[in-house]
Amino acid sequence: MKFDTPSSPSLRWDIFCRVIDNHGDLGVCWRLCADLAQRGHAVRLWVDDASALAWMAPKGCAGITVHAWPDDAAMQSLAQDSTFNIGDVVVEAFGCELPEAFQALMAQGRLPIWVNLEYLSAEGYVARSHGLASPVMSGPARGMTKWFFYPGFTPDTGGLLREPNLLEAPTATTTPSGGTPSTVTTSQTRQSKFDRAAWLAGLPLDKPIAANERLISLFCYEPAALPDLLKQLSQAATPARLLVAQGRPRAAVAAATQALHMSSRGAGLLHISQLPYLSQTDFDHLLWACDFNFVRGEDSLVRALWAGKPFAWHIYPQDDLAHHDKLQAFEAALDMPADLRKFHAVWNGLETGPLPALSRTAIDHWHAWGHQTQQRLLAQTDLTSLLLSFVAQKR
Ligand code: TRH
Repeated sequence: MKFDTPSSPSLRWDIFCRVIDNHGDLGVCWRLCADLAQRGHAVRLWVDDASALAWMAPKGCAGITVHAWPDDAAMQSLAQDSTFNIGDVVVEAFGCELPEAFQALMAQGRLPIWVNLEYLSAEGYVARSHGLASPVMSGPARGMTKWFFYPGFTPDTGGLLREPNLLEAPTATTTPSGGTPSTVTTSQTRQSKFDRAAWLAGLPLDKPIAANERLISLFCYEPAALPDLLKQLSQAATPARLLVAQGRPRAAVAAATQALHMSSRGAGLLHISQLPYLSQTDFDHLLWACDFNFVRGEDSLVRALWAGKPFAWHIYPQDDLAHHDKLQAFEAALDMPADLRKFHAVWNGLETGPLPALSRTAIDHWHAWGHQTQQRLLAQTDLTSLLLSFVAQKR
C-alpha cells in the first residue's frame, strides 16, 4: 500500500506507551513524539513508567507533555474536565490496550484517528498488514476503527523514524504572523554539524581515547559470544576501545571479563570503558563516532542504520525463536554481506562459535555496506511523514 505525503496541518496527538521491558518501547515513542513536535504538532505522551526519560530526554521537548498512564481516578477527573479534549489522533504503541474509560471518551464527539503502531520487522507480513483496518466490535469504542501502521524497510510499509534535520537538509514551512507561509531551507544536517573529536573529548571516560584506537560501541543483551569477542579484541594486533552502554551491556561485560579472568578494563590492546546513560541525542553521537556499533532491539538498530556505519544487531530474543526468521528477513531485505550475516548468526546464537574476527579489514569491508544501506533507506519517505499522510487520508 502506498500513501501520498501532502503537507499536513498541526494536529493534537495522544500517544500511549507501556514499558514492557528494556528501553525500546519508550525510546521509539519518544522519537516519534519529538519528531511530531518538531514538525509543529502538539503531543501528549501517556506512559506507565516515564523514569527513563530522565536520561533519554533530560531537556524534554517543546510541544510534548508527559502524563502518567491514566488510572480509573485520573480518567474520572478527565471525563469531568470540560477543558479536556481527545486529540485528533490517538496512537497505541505496540498493541498496548487503551484504558476503557479513554476509549469511551474517544467515542464521544468527533472521532479521532486511532492508530496502532506496530513493531519493526522486515518480514513479509509487514507490507501485507500495513494500513489495514480493524473494526472495533465490542467495548466502549464499538463501531470505531483502529488502523494498523507497520514500520518497515520498503516503500510499501510505514518506513523508519527519521527526523527531518538528521540527514537531509530540512525544508521548514514558516508562517510569519499575519503573513503568508514561506519555505525556508537550511543546508546543515545534524550529522554534518557533528564534531566527533570534541564530542569524544567530552565523554566522562576512565582514560582518554587515543587516535589509533578502533572505537566500538556495545549495546546488547547477554550474547553467548561476548567472551569470544573480548578475547579476540584483546589478542588483536591493533588497539581497540570498547565503549560499553549502561545497564545490561555493562553487567554482561562484567560477567564475561570475570569468566575470562580478564581485568574489567580489558587486556592486551583492548581497553574497556563504561559509559553513563546518554541522552538519545548523545546516543546518536556515540553511533556516529564509532567505527563499529553493536546495537539491539528496535530504536538503536534504526539509529545505527542512519549512522551509516557497520554494525551488528542483537535481536530481541523470543521464546519461540521467532527472532530467527525476523533476523534473516532483515539480512535479506538489506542485502547484508555473507560474512556479516555469519557474524550475526554467531552473535545472536543461531550458530555456535567461533565469532568471526572483528578485524580492521572486516570493518572496512562492511563500511561500504553500511553507507550504501543508509543511502538506500534515505531515499524512502520516513515514518512520521508517512503517518501524517495516512492520518490525512483517514480524516
Ligand atoms: O532497550 P531495547 O532492547 O528495547 C526494546 C524493548 O525491549 C522492547 O520491549 C522490544 O520489543 C524491542 O526492544 C524490540 O533496545 P532499543 O529498541 O534499541 O531501545 C533502546 C533505547 O534506549 C533507544 O531509544 C536508545 C536509548 N538509549 C539512550 O538514549 N541512551 C543510552 O545510553 C542507551 C544505552 C540507550
